[in-house]
Amino acid sequence: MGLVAPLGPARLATLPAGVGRPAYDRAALRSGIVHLGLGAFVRAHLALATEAALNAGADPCWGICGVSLRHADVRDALAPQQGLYTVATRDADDAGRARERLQVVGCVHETLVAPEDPAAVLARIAAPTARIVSLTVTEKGYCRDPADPAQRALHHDHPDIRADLADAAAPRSALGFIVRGLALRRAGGLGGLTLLPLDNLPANGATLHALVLALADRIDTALARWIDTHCSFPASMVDRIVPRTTPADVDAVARGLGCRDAAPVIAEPFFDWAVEECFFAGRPDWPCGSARLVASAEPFERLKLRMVNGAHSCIAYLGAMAGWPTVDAALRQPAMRAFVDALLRDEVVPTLPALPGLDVEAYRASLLQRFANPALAHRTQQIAMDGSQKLPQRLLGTVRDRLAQRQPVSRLAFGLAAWLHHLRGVDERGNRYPIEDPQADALERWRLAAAAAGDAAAEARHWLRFAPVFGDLGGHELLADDIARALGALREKGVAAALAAVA
Ligand code: CS2
Repeated sequence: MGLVAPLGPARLATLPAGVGRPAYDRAALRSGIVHLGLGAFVRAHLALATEAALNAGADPCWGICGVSLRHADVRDALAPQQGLYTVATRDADDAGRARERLQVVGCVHETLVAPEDPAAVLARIAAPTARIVSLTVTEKGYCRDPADPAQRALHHDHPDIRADLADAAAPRSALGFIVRGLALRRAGGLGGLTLLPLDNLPANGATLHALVLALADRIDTALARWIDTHCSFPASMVDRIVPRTTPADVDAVARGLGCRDAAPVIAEPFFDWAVEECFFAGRPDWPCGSARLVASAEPFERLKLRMVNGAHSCIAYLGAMAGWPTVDAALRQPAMRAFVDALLRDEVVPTLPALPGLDVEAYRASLLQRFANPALAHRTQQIAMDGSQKLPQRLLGTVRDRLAQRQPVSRLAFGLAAWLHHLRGVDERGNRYPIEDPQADALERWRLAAAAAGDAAAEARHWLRFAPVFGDLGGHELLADDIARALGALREKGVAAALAAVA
C-alpha cells in the first residue's frame, strides 16, 4: 500500500462518500483543550465527542492540542497529516460479516511531544485559550504511592515526581506539567481551568485533585491553595474498547479511504461517557457526542470498573496463558463464556449500587456481546499489562464487599489466581513473554519467595501479603484458600480444564 497518497487536508474533498469528515473550518480552531497522553483511546473517545460538538457548530475555541508525554510516534504520524486521522468503528453483522464505518477527525489540530519541547506544553496550559486539561495517561501515569491503601497519595520518590520537583521548566509527569503550567497561569494573572482525568481509576477526579495538590504543596503552598480554589476536577467514567492499531489495520483503513492514514484508531461501536458537570471554564457540547452529564460519576464508575474491566482482566490472564490471543477468541471457548457470565452475575452484580434506568441483566448480556466482537482482535496480552495497577479497582473492591457480606468469592479468586499464574512469564504452550508492569521487579522477587513458601496454600498466603496490590487482605484465610485451589487447578489441569470446573 506504499504508493497510496497520504491523508491530509487536500484529500478531504475526495474521500469516498460514506466516510465522515470535519464539517467546520479547521483553520479557526484554538486549543481550548490541552490533552496529556495522546494514545489511541482519547482519539476514539474525548476527541470524537469534541468533533461531534464542532460538527454541530460549537465554538472553534474547542480545538485540542494533543501532547505525547513520552514518544514521538503519534506526533510523527499526525503532523504530516496536519492532525487529521481516522476512527474505524468495527463490528460484525449477525452472519459474522465484518462491518466498518470510517470517520476522519479534525479537532486534534496541534500535536506536541513533551520531552522534546516541555516549554511549549507549559505554554499551552498557561495560554488564555486553555480551559480544560484532560488526561489519558493510564493507571501508572498518576505516580501514586503503592503503599497507600486509599491509592490516592503521591509517590514522592517516583523518579518522574523527583524530576518535576527538580526543574520547573522541564517536568516529566502529567502531574508535573499540570502543576507547573498552573503556576504560570497564576503568575500571569489568568484564571484556573478544569482538570479532567479519563483513566480507569476509582474516583478519578478526586484522585487527580489529591495528587495535584500534593505535588503543588511541595512547590508552594500558596499555589496549592490557588489550584484548590481556581480549578475543578470532574470525575468521569469512560467506556469504549480501543485495541492497539496494527499494520494490517493501517492497510485496511487505507483501502477504505483511498489514501493512507499513518495512525488510524480502531474502536467498537459502543461509546459511553458519564462525566460530572463541574467545569470551571466551560466545556464543548459533548452531549452532542453522546456524553452524559451527571451529578456523580461514582455509581457509573463502579459498574464499569467492576463489570467491564474486572471481566476483561480475567479474560486477559486466562486467555494469554491458554494461548487464546484475543478477547473474542477467548470468548468463543464455551467454558470461558460460562465463567465470565457466572462471575458477573453471581459475584459482581450483587455488589453494585442500583442505577436508575439501568437494566443490569441487559448490560451484562451486551457486555458479553461487546467482548465477542470478532472485528476488534483486542489482544489478551495488551490488557494483561500493568496488573498491579489495575486489579485493586477491578477485582479487589468487589472481593472486599463480598467478604464483608460473607459471600463466596471463588470466581473472583480464580481471576486473581490467573494473574499470579500469568506472572510466571510463560504460557501453556511454552512461549515466554515479558511481564509489563511498573512493579515487575518487586513482583518477580515476591513470586520467587512465594514459590519457595511451600505448597499452593502457603504460596497464596504469601501473595496476599503483597500489600501494594492486596492491601488489607493479607491474612484473609478464606480468600487464600480459594486462590490456592484455583492456582493448583490452573497449574495441574491447565486453563481450559480448570475453567470448565469452576464455571
Ligand atoms: C482494558 C481497557 O486494557 C485494558 O486494561 O480493560 O482499556 C478497556 O478496554 C476499556 O476500559 C473499555 O472501556
